[in-house]
Amino acid sequence: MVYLTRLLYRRSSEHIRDAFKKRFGGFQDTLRIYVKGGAGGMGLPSLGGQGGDGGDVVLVTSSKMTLRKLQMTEPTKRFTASNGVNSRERRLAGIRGVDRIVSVPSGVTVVSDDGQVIADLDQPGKQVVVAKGGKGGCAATEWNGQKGERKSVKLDLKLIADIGLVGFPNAGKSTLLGGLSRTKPKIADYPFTTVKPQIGIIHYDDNRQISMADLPGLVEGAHLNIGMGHMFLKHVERTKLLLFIIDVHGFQLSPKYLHRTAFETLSLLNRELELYKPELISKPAILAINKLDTEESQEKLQPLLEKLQQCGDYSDLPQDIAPSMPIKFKEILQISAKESTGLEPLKTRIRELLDKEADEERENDRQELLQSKAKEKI
Ligand SMILES: Nc1nc2c(ncn2[C@@H]2O[C@H](COP(=O)(O)OP(=O)(O)OP(=O)(O)O)[C@@H](O)[C@H]2O)c(=O)[nH]1
Ligand SMILES: [Mg+2]
Repeated sequence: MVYLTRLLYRRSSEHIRDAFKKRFGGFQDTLRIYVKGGAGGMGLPSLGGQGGDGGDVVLVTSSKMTLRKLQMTEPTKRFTASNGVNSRERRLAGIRGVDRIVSVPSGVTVVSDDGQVIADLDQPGKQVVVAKGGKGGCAATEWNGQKGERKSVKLDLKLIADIGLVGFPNAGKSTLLGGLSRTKPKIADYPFTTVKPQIGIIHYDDNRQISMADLPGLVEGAHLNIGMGHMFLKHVERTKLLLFIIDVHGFQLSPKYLHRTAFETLSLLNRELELYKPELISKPAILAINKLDTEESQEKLQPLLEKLQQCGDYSDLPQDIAPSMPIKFKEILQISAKESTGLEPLKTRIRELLDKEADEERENDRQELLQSKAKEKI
């Protein structure tokens, strides 16, 4: 039975992916580019003149840039800095080549072809030299200018948001984002309505703002790239808080798939995250049980709450849908995203938890600094 379910999901994965691709259009989160630093200019041996160094290719984050825009502005995806100028009698010190500054979106990780992370441009204004220009010709190089660095790199975009919404399709993620922020995401009663990540801002009365990313729904096998799989899971990596949302009635992709209860969907979400990246399990997490305005929701809620009180005990479930590292939720809240009930306590709790996290981070940094200073003294 378990095998059959897996098989069905695998079969469906291509179909789901094709459907996504057709509608996916606008959002692009990876781009491979070629970068080449400028060559150094020739030196002038007779007068000891040094050639100018080649310019560098520099990636700088910009909040207005997207990978799609970058590709449109430079369809060849080749970025080259200019060469250094040769040393001349009239100008012995050759002029340096001009750097090529390339704007990239914030949140980009720059990865080399052999998988090494060159830079994590995770904040606005961060920059990195990806291809250094060659040295200008001088005595040590027999007056020949050196070639600039050249390579292909992958720009891998991971969204930066304070909170990441995690849930099965149709759980009400977009409805919740719409209820908590001024964003108007597309909402519909069919699965995979959201096909690209969207960020909304939660506003508080004292002007505090917290960003929340709505992501396409996860399905069983997401870590194996089923559905849109890890293409979207990677976007929760940079969030500080995970907000799980489950439909109290559970989920069924279509009549030919198994119906999963709310508890099973939670177990599966937990499992998908741990199989994708175990570190995600230790992130602070809140659980919102949704659709409590609907008929029979109370009957379903009571047994669910009893199970949840057993603190992540998934031992009743078949082994292949139970997680091995159960998430310990900081808070379990009951909501109706559609009717906007329970959203105020949720908003407050989100803020409290993020503040607590920030305090703990500050305290850890302070302790580390003190320890390193104490070591210096020894
Ligand atoms: N009755 C009721 N319906 C809800 C509630 N929240 C969401 N819905 C409905 O559930 C359906 C799915 O809602 P969405 O917000 O699109 O769900 P989603 O999780 O974003 O789904 P995907 O984008 O497909 O992953 C829509 O028909 C919503 O109107 C709720 O609290 N109560
Ligand atoms: Mg949605």
